[in-house]
Amino acid sequence: MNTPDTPISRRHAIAGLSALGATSVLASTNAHAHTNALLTNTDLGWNQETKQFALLPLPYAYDALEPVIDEQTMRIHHDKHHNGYVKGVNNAMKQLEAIRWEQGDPALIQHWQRQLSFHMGGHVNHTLFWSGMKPEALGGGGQPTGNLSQVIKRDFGSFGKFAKQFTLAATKVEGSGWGWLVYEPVSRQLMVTQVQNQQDMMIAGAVPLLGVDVWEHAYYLKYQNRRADYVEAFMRIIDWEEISRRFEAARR
Ligand code: MN3
Repeated sequence: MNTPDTPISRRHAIAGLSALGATSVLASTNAHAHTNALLTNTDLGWNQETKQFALLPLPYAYDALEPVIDEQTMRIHHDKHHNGYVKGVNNAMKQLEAIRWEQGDPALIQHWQRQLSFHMGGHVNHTLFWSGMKPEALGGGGQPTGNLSQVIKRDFGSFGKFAKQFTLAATKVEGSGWGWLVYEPVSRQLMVTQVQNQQDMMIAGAVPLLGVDVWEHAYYLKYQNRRADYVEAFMRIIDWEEISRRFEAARR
């Protein structure tokens, strides 16, 4: 599933995503344009002929992240919720295409643009979320090494200070959303951000590296209202090798 990030696969990803209507994607959901550097069309299940996304299987078994994330939560989260975003983005693209061909209601363009932004956010966020985790027993958690480790120290003071800010931001998201570690390419620094829903409050131009889903569907079966406990436990299953790979791709 992790296709080597070659220039060719990146070109295909950009070509695939531009089929969405480059203007709308770039304008309304800055996060997505930049994930082209991180995800390929293959990672997102994009089919150039049907111009539709598909839900790909998880990169591990449903119970692989036990006990941090339980099997039932993973099944429902991936098979139902993530699948809903895939269906939603496909439908929004179809509706916008119909409006372009004067077969849809132009009064609904704002509605379908919003749907496109929300569901594409959901598809990209979840794709990055699944591949950003691995079982504790296989080396998940701990701390990053190399360049990413040094830049975290430079920008946050220490790994501990980063972890404190990341978990606090994620825990304090108002309603449904995400906590993200992002790379801001203009100031060339790492930042922590909160995202509401799937896309709101993303920092313009920033590249998402590490995200924790704090929608209730991500943790409620096991943790109920204890979101802080879930976010704390999430730190034990981060795949820092994968996050480092994204960091190197983002700052190239
Ligand atoms: Mn989710």
